[in-house]
This record gives sequence, structure tokens and C-alpha cells, in this order.
Amino acid sequence: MMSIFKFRRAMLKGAAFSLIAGTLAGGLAISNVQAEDTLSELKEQGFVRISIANEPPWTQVNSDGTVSGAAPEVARAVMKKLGVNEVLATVSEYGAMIPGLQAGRFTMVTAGLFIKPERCAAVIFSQPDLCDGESFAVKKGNPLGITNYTELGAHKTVKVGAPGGGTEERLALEAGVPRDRVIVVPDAQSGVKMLQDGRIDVYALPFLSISDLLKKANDPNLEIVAPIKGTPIYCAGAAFSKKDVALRDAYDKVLADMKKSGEFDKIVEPFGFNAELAKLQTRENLCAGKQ
Ligand code: 6CS
Repeated sequence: MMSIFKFRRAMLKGAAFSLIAGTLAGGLAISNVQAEDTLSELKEQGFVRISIANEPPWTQVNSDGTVSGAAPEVARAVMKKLGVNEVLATVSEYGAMIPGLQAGRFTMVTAGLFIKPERCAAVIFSQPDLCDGESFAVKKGNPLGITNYTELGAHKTVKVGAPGGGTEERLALEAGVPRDRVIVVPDAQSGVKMLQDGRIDVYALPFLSISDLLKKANDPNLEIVAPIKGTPIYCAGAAFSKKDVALRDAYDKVLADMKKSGEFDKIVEPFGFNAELAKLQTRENLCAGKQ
């Protein structure tokens, strides 16, 4: 016969256990409900707020104010299949995208944000959608002879332009270019102007961005340097707040179906992206730093 004390202790333990289990389950249930709510909220309001950078062909704001580019077009197609018909975009600097997501200013970043370990610690990503190598825009003939970040870091006077909070800014600083010679460039068009005016000697962006820029600039005094030895092929994905796992998983499922059906290829390849590169890479690899 169990003593009253043992019985009470067992009951208390049992009660404590069921309380913890309930809280845990409740907690899990709440986060799932919360995440489920995000998608049902988006369906109800009929649009999703996204952050973009206006860096063609990844993202672009057209002259009539409409938003396009490979990343928003992929997001638009996926969200439509999830029952959310519109995307409302705000243009942000790369460095402001993750804080904006965490502050709830937008629900997704669809800007060609590269999937990298330090970013995977702060937000959650979809599976990869857009991949590209790095490049430099320089004056014709590459007068400073800069072909990679090591040479950039070793040069005594070079001024390099890069997007604020972007990968190229970080690569230049890590290569040893002093802060005052890494110039934050607000947008791609400004970068070309700064290069033409001699305010920067090198403009660093992904290959497809510089290619698009130089084509539009149509300036015989500018040229591209690519590939950049020592830099990987980066792959981007849509970024979500950590609380939106269910939304991200729903997004991933549709994205995977579109990759299988070829619909994904039809969206990204006209922008110059190689759909196969994104299919060969995984978020898990990229978050582990296996570029
Ligand atoms: O995610 C990034 O850091 C980079 N992504 C793009 C599309 N352009 C430049 C930026 O540094």
C-alpha cells in the first residue's frame, strides 16, 4: 500500500509532468498556431509584404513602379499557389533586411539574399532559388590590375564600392580593405556613376548584376572582371522570421513542386539564372557553410 506521502509525491510529480508536457505541447501548439496564423492572415489580407533591393536581374522596380526581378517573380508564383495573390515590396539595403524581418516590417525577404551561416542564425531560409558567382566592374583595361579580393586587400589606395550589409562589403573588409576605402553604394545605378566619376575604382556585385549594369550603361570605358578567384558560387533563398517555420515549410513544398515541374526554370532562366545550380544546392549545406 503506498504511503500517503509517496502517493502525494507521485501525484505532484505526475501533475508537474503533465503541466510541463501540457506547456510544451501547448507551446508547440501555440507556435504552430502562430505560424499557421501567418499564412491564414496573408490569405485573408490578400497580400504579403516583401523586402527587395532593386538590383536587377535579382530584383527590380520598373519605371511604372511595378516590382519584378527573378526573386520577386519566384515568390509571387509560390505565394499565389498558397492563396496569396499580391506582393507589396519595400526597397531596403541588404544590411537592413534581416532587422526589418525580425521587427515584422515585412514577412519575407525575396531579394537574392545569399544563404550564409551567420544569416541562418538570425532568420530561416527557403531552399535555394537563385545562384551566381562574384564579379567586379572596373575602368577599361583594369588599370589597378585587381582580379580578386586578396589583391583588393593588399592594394594601398583602391576604393571599392559595395552594397551596404552585402556580401561584397564583408568580403572587402575581411580581405583587409580599410573601412574608409569600402564605400557603401546605395543602388546599382549609383555604383556605375561613382565608377565613371572615379569616386570608386572597383564596384563589387554578383556577376549577373554587373553584367546587367554594364549592358545598360553601354559605356566602352567600363569592363567586367569575372570569375573572382577565391569566391564561391553563392545561392540565395527567400528569408522568413524564425517564428514562421510553417509558412517557410509551405513555401518550400510549393517551390519543390515547381522545381520538379519545370515551372521554376521558366521563371528564373529568362533573367539569366541557371535553375540547375539552385536544384543542386540545399539550405542545409549553405547554412553549414558548404558553398
Ligand atoms: O545577399 C547578398 O549579400 C548579396 N546578394 C545580392 C543579390 N547582391 C549583392 C549582395 O551582397
